[in-house]
Amino acid sequence: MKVVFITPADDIRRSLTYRVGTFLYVRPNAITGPLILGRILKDAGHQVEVYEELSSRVDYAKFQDADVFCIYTMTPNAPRAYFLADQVHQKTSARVLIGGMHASVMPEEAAEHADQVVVGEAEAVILDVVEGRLTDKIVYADCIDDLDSIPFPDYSLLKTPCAEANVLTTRGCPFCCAFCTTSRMYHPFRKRSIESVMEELRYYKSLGFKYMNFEDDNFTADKERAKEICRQMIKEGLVFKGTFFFGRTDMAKDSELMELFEQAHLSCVLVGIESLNQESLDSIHKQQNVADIITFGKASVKHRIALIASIVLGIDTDSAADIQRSVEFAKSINAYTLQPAILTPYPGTETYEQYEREGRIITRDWSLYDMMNVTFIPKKMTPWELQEQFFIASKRFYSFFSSFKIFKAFGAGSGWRRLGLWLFVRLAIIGKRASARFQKDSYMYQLKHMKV
Ligand code: B12
Ligand code: SF4
Repeated sequence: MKVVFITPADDIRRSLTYRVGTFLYVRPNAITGPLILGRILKDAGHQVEVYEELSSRVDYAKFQDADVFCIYTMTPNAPRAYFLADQVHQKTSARVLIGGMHASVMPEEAAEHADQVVVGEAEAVILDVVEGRLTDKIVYADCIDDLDSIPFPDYSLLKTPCAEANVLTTRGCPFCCAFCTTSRMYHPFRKRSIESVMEELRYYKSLGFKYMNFEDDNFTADKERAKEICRQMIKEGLVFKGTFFFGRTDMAKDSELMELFEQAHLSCVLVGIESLNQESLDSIHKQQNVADIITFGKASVKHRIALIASIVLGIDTDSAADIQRSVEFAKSINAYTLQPAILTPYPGTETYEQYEREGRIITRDWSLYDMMNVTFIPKKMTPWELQEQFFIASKRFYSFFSSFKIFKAFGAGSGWRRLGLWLFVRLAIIGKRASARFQKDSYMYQLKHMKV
């Protein structure tokens, strides 16, 4: 059978401006799920192709001969996924399967657009679903206990550009922050053997990948294991030009770990600072102290690990001043990038349940759930005031003068990129504020004029 996997991207992320921006700023990569499931199907004799709409325009006219369409969903691209599924049904006789993060928490919704929906990690069921042995409308897949039994993602199936390999050495996270989707979807926390991880790294080296990311939701959950992986990477020369990973601030308590990250070129980390207000950190069950954040700030500078500082905007106990304090902190430690994430009540999370109970969810237009739009009624400000805090945070961090600091700390290339971001952020904010004022059918207008 011919099976086509699609990872959709929403309208904004398929726009020309966004494509030019990402072309200049990020290397294209891919979600690993479809590449793993694709390999399972390919090994069973099926013809498989995988496409990422985020990385390039996909020509759907080519797929008239496909037998099965497999569509991945995360919440912000679910509407696009459903649109594509409806188009496939209208224009071809192919079957449509939907899976991934969003479909796993909203299977009935996804089932309105699909022949079958798979809830959870699909490795153990995908072949039976595609070959017609499992026929339930909604198939519930058990999580995979032995992660070493899962085949490596097959990048030869990917027909859209990709410049970096994504590796998951674990699934899930031992913590359970109130807003987090992944620690719930990939539950319980599981680890692969270090030998299996090394084998995968050898494989990517042999394929010629220059960049490799550890996309574990929390690569530093087990620090001794993270150290051992780095030691083996260094010993075997399995070090890449650059490796991005997700970590927690407590990693900085272990100076040997930070040293090994530097040596193994784990050069860029996304860390959830979230807030400098301890009451707020406790309310989201972050299990993180303000002291950890400060120690981490110093250590990331010392070990020259580029930091993507993620802060959450809109926690019930945070005021506007608290939000801007986090921004100033990120600036003071020369964070490479700031990710100001508006708190988003993703379905399936504790935050969603709480806001739903309290009647605080403003919209269920999932395309707005990308952490850049206010989708709920905050406690300490109006929805529009929170949206404005997002603009102010972005503007303060990506200031004209910050480019010079970045130039000094990370070199000319980074300085120029920051300058480009300064311009991009300003233009984007002008556009959003203009639609809030004049464009009556826009979400920004609705937010600005909302009576709460
Ligand atoms: C790598 C990654 C990216 C990359 C690449 C993604 C891409 N090209 O679109 C980049 C950096 C570009 C990215 C961008 C974004 N991302 Co992202 N990303 C991830 C990350 C870290 C890893 C994905 C992965 O490989 N997972 C591991 C594999 C094993 O799991 P999987 O892919 O989900 O596949 C399994 C199942 O889902 C299922 N399955 C998957 N596909 C299919 C298809 C069918 C038919 C079936 C039956 C089953 C099935 O079986 C698979 C095997 O078990 C995840 C976190 C995570 N742990 O998943 C976030 C994550 C998916 N991203 C997220 C978000 C919000 C975004 C952005 C909106 C961020 C932003 N503000 O710009 C954008 C949107 C991009 C888009 N396409 O529209 C959220 C989604 C939250 C949610 N509930 O929807 C996540 C969960 C992270 C988080 N913060 O919680 N992302
Ligand atoms: S530490 Fe990160 S990955 Fe773990 S539960 Fe919290 S937000 Fe999710």
